[in-house]
This record gives sequence, C-alpha cells and structure tokens, in this order.
Amino acid sequence: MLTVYSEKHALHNPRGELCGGELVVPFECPARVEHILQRVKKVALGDIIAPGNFGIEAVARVHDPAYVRFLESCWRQWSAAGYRGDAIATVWPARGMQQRIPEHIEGKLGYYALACETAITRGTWEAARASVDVALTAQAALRDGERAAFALCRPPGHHAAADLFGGYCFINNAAVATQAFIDQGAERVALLDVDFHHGNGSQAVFYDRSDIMFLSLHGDPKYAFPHFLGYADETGCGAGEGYNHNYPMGPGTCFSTWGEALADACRNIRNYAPDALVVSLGVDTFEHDPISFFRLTSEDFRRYGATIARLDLPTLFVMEGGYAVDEIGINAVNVLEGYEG
Ligand code: Q9C
Ligand code: ZN
Repeated sequence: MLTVYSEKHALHNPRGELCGGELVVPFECPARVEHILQRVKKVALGDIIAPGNFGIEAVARVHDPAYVRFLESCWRQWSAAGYRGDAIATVWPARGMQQRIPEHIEGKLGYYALACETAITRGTWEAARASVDVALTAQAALRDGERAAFALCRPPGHHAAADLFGGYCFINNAAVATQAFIDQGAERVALLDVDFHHGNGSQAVFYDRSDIMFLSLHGDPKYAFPHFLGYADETGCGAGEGYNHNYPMGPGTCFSTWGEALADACRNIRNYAPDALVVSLGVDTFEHDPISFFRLTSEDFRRYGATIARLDLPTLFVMEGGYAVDEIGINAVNVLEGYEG
C-alpha cells in the first residue's frame, strides 16, 4: 500500500497542552508519525512518497473562507499583540452571548476554537497545509487507480468543522479528501471514523448530505471528548436524514462489542454501495492509550483491518489520533496489514 508522508508535520510542535489543570507535554506530538513511518518502513508496506502542492481550493470546499484566513494569520496577529506563549483560546461565545467575530485576536481565537487544549504556534498553519496535502495526494492516487492508500497526516483533522479548530485538529483532512472524491465525479462516498473520539467536525460538515454517509464508532460523549456531539440519535438532517450513524460506547469497551458496532457500520456501508471509502484512522482505541477508555489490543487492529477489506471498496486511510506513542506504529500499521491480508 502506498503511504504519503510530509516532514513538515514537525513545524507544529506546541509547548504545552492544558490537561487536568496543568500544562503538560502535548499528547499529540511529532514523535507519533515518526513511529508510524518507521513501522511502515520496517514491514515494507509499500512506497512512501511526499505530498504534492494542492491549492487552497479543495480546502475551501469544506472550510469557511474567513476561518481559513484566521488560521493563516493567527500566529502573526497573536505575536503582534505582544503575547509570548502559544496562541490558546481562553474565552468563548457561550450561551446568551453574541456570535459576532471580534477584531482582537483573543476574541477571534475563542470564536473559532471548540476547546483550549489545542495551541496554534508559528508553524501550525504550514504543518496543517502539508497535512491536508498528504490526504489529497493519497486521494489522487486512488483517483488514478490505486486500490488503497495511507495518508500519514499530522496534525489530525476529524474534530475540525467548517469554522472550528480543536481536539488537536485544524483542517479536516478526511472531509476534504471525501469531498474531493465527490468533486471528481463519485456519486456516493462513505466516511468511516474509527478514532476513539467522535468525529464531530466530519459529522457537522456532511450532516445535511445524502451523497456522503458518515459513520463513527467512539467513546460515549456522556463520558468522552468532544462531550457535546456524537449521540446515537444524531441521524442527519434534511436530505442527509438517515445518512449519519453514531455508535457511542462506554468505558472498558472491548473488541467483542466494538467489532459488533463495526459489523453494523459495514452493513450500512454495503447497503449504501458507495464508490469509495475514507477511513478516519485513529488508534486511540488501544487498551493502553493514555487519554481514552476502550480496550482494543494490537491484534484487534489487524483483525478489523481485514473486516474493512471485505467491503471491497477503493479505500483511503487518513491518520487521526492515537497517543500510546511506543505502540502507535504497530497499531496503525496492523490495520493496514490486516487490510492487505
Ligand atoms: N486531558 C484526536 O484524537 N481532550 N483528538 C484531551 C486530555 C482532547 C483528541 C483530554 C482529545 C482530542 C484527533
Ligand atoms: Zn481521537
């Protein structure tokens, strides 16, 4: 299987993440993708290529133009305001307040942020641009006839909505790639999100659409981030009614339960008969993940890769989360090896 990778991911390397009232070393760190890349090489998964330079047009099909301008200019405005740390949101347009976009960068940050664990730094925009280029390059390989490809994206994307960043995400790589399939003539595309966290951004982007089915297996939002989306009764709206499937699961969920949810999701995908499948691949479902509560083993990843392969669809894997850094390479590549059979 082809892998697309850019070393520019390392340009996004925030100093800290607010967690449990402390500034800790960020869970979403550059070492994550380096471990995955090493594993891809070790098992000789296939060719590894650098991304091409895609313009902003494909990104603009999913994201709001003013949001894109904000991401692009945030660091400049933040430093111009005299701040010396990373750009972190500290105030939100909460219930009962105005939803106008403020002039001051502190207000803008809060307007566009969905959480405050995610810092914007000098190199964040360039890294996020490279990350979506990775996804679009892998998508183009499928367009040109590859059966499957692995976009080794960092930063991840599935929490980013049309005009929201957070949950370590800025540009929704998987959503942009999914939309690219449609723009190239696909009639239907399924976006299957197996990251531990609900893909709130992807769901929001496609919620009123019947040409994209979104399915997400994740920690129940009653107990897990992003806390405010991802319930089972969110089934889509308007023309999109019936094309959104959420599978929230509780603490301690093992592969027996998780695998049943995947089997049900696969039944829905089969009935939908899409032209292509995009997988938001997070391996934070791992039993030893430091911020999650599912109990999948390294072998389980191989097993479910094979389940996805049985859908027999052109498949684009887009890297999302996974924070057990020592095992992240084995777990992510196990899915791809399981898929290849
Ligand atoms: N104190 C992805 O997996 N909350 N994002 C962390 C730790 C944010 C996860 C809580 C989790 C974001 C792409
Ligand atoms: Zn996650």
